[in-house]
Amino acid sequence: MIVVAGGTEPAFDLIFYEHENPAFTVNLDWVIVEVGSSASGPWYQVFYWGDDIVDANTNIGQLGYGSSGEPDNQPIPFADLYGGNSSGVAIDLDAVVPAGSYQWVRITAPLGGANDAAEVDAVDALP
Ligand SMILES: [Ca+2]
Ligand SMILES: [Ca+2]
Ligand SMILES: [Ca+2]
Ligand SMILES: [Ca+2]
Repeated sequence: MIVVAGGTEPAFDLIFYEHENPAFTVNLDWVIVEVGSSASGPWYQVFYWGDDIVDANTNIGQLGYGSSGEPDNQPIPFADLYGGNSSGVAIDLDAVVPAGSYQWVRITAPLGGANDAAEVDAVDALP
């Protein structure tokens, strides 16, 4: 569970791990990640790769990924992902959701692009 207290707390809270392929690289699929405080929501979008809007609350957005569009299957090296050596997109919740306790994650694969499925290895909440 991730507690958002309100106010600014820019440390990352949630890691979305994509599938490693090829080695030490992900080809980031179009994906929407939302969090909710119950199984029925309400849902708050915390990351959307594919809407061509930079996700400034994420490690890749802060590196500039998305500033010239968000293509399906975007190659990203592990060096630019969580910890500099993983397949993880790190997400700060405080910047984009209201105060509350969030223990549910909803992942959606938007239609279009290459029409291959979103690849998810794991989702991890940081302490
Ligand atoms: Ca945070
Ligand atoms: Ca992929
Ligand atoms: Ca894809
Ligand atoms: Ca986006």
